[in-house]
Amino acid sequence: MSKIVRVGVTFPPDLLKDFDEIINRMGYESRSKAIQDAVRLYVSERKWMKDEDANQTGVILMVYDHETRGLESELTDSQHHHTDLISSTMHIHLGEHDCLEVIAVKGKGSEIRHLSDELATRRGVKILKSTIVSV
Ligand code: NI
Repeated sequence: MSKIVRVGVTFPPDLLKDFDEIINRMGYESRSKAIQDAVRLYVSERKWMKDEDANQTGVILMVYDHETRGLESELTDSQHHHTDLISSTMHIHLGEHDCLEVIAVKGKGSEIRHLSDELATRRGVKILKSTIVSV
């Protein structure tokens, strides 16, 4: 049996409530197992990031709150710094606060990862999903 490591994590209450509702409906008996599975999925979806020298292509899908101070101009700056990577961007105004942006990318894995990380870690970015494939 491999060693288990205990970590402490903080959650916004709404996020934890949604998570618990979903895992209860699915029949998970422990929150730890559900969180392990969620983290495993997160890691597997980002395996492409390790293949840094290969040519990759795909889309970055991002939901963010456009009212977060300074966020829109930071996101635009990031995209202007990577015009060589970005083929196209689609912006959809979802509601009062949220925007959806779909960014089509093509280039070296390392550069796509850099852009994806730069966007994902901004305050106000709620969801960032990348679907990237090697070509
Ligand atoms: Ni918008």
